[in-house]
Amino acid sequence: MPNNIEQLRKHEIANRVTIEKDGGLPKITVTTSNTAAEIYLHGAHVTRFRKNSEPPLLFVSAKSHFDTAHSIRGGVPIIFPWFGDRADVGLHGFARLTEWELTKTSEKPDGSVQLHFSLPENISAKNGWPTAKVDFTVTVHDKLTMELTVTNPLKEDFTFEDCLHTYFEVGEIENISIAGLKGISYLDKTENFARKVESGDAFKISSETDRVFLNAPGTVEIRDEKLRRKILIEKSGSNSTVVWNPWITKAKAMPDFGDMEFKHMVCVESGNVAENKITLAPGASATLKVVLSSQPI
Ligand code: TA6
Repeated sequence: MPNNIEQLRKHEIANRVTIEKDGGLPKITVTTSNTAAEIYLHGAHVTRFRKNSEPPLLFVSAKSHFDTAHSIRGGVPIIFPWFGDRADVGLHGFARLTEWELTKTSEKPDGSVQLHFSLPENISAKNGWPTAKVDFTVTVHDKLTMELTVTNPLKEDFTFEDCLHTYFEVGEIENISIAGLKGISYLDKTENFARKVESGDAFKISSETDRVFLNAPGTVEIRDEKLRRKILIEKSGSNSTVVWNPWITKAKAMPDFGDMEFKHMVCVESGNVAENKITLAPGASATLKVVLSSQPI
């Protein structure tokens, strides 16, 4: 049942949470004392997070669609219940193409603002999947915290993949380095999923990059020499990290992505994919938690 904007307005909080229609899609704007965020109900998609004194933390393509037929290109697409391309059903699951329900908003004593979303229960069945309970909590404060919780209400095991497919804004792709993955094996999708091991303390990006790091539970850091900041991607409940930049050829092939936008973004995605997929016993839950922060260097 699509959200009615008037009904949504009951979740507004003076000077903290406002809700409006933006390009036909309901959008939530969150303001705290020194940060701001935006979340669309379409996909429960965080599209903006910014500390007052800094450039935006998240990248959104200037050519992104903002309609119910497409995932927003940028921000934090929620990937569930599968990651990657499946011949008959497409790429990255149906959660990011669904209008989620906003169930609660609250301001905490520490000044943070918390928003709770649920995936409508009928969506899984409509897509031929078992009906798991999927909740998403966003906490906006000095940091951006996102928690995706999947619960198995069924009488049999439930297996799925999940990922917060985060697009970060960078000053210049060749002036960043990515650290925290030393010694971790990865599947190199640019070389037919060849299995390799990251040998460096940090690595740079100078061509199409699409690496699925497996058994990678640790924090990743993006060091941005041009924007003079480092971004920390802390996480729990996640054993996979994916690093992606399409570079120019793939950029030109994406109609919802500017030809040269690859220079100003990198995806560092946190989830549980491939051999790290999750199997929940009946009644069990799993929470994927990501905490994003930045500091000057
Ligand atoms: O996470 C990296 C990746 O799987 C790439 O292979 C590329 O397909 C990217 O996701 C974007 O996927 P999307 O469906 O958002 O165009």
